[in-house]
Amino acid sequence: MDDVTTDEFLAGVIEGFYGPPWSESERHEVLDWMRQWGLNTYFYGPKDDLHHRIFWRTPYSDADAAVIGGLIHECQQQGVRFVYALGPGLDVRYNDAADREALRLRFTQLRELGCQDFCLLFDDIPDRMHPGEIERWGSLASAQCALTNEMSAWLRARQPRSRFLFCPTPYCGRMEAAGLGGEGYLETVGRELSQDVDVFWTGPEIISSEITVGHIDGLAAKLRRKPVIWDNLHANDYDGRRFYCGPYSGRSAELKGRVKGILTNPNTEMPLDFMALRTLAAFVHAPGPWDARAAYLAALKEWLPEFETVHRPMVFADLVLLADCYYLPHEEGPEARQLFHDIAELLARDPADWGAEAALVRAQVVRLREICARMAELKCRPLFHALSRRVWDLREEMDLLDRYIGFALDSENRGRTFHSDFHLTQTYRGGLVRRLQDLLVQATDGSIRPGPSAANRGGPARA
Ligand code: GDL
Repeated sequence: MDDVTTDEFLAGVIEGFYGPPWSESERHEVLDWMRQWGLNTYFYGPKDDLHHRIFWRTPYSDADAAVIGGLIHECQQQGVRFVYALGPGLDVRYNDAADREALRLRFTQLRELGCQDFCLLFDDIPDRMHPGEIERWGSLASAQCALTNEMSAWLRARQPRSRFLFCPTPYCGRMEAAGLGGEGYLETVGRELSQDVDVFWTGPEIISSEITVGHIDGLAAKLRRKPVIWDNLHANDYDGRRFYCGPYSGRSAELKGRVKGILTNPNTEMPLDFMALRTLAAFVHAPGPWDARAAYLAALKEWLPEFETVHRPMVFADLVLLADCYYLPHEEGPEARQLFHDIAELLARDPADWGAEAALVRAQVVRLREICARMAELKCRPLFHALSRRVWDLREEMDLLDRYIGFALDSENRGRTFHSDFHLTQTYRGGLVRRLQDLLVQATDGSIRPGPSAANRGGPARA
């Protein structure tokens, strides 16, 4: 890893998700974690700070500026690099002098607040330009590079040691393969983007289960520089029912030598980000090969005190089971996997053939239901608030399974149909979204086609 200040390896946090930006006190807590764990970069780019994308031309009000100024000041005190990102790509006119001036004005406002390092983001925007712009620049990549070069040169003339970053419109392998941004987009960036600007990349996918050295080496050759990883492994803004507290994984220790930084864009609910940030920090500082599960268990031990309840203390084994249920986007933790397997095995068999294992499975189901229920007793209320809606769903399913297994275990119920008074249609697994999900169903190979409920027209929400 390089350690010249302007080329320091960036390791830290991106506040870059959709949804409510973090509060001042949440940012304060994140910075506290970062200082303790040795993460050096806080990247500010919450998609739904209206001034970040939609109103990128409008300066912050004094009140909003004071909040960001406070954050910058706190970063400085903690020795954390603060990077301010602006996303003008939704409607910027690459030819327009007034738009360039608006960028300079915003950067000036931030510089006056003490900000040193900046970024222009061109992710999640239409990959089109206006006809006059196409004639002038030839490609979207050229237009974005020219704008970024101009802004980074302007900044460096004032702050020579500033870091400048750029997020391309195709920012993962799948987008590049689909031709997003136009033919040869990344190669153009490699040729035309000033060498002192860093380029973000999320890996083969937006949410990459793995980022291999081979993948990054191929990319670096096109970009003519090492990228900075924008890691969405723990981001959950795309699915409000889930969160991720598994370990930083699917990336080998060698990756660190092939990139100029790794920044993680984690769960929108900050209290759920302990594991994402703790294990990223452990990964960055690990001297040798990376053992993700060992790092997970070590970090979970550190997280355990946050799970103190108003009644008896939470035991470590219970936290492992719960956290394994909300592990990573592409995988459950081993205990959750085992439980699912045991339940599926049991339900696949005729209850008449069930033996002692049915009671064991049921006991595990009840245990998990109780763990979920106990979240309401957490002393740390922000953690409970962040968990509450998510674990509710799991608790409901465990409750239903308990009732069903109990029903099926009773030989008097053979041949009878099971109903639960606590799981009624419409209020349980109800709603338009759920009904829509049944219309177009996705197979495990990713293919999507109309499901059985499409054939009977989905049925009415109300008879
Ligand atoms: C994205 C967005 C990011 C979002 C994430 C997960 C990048 C560069 N941009 O595409 O803001 O949080 O996916 O939904 O990742």
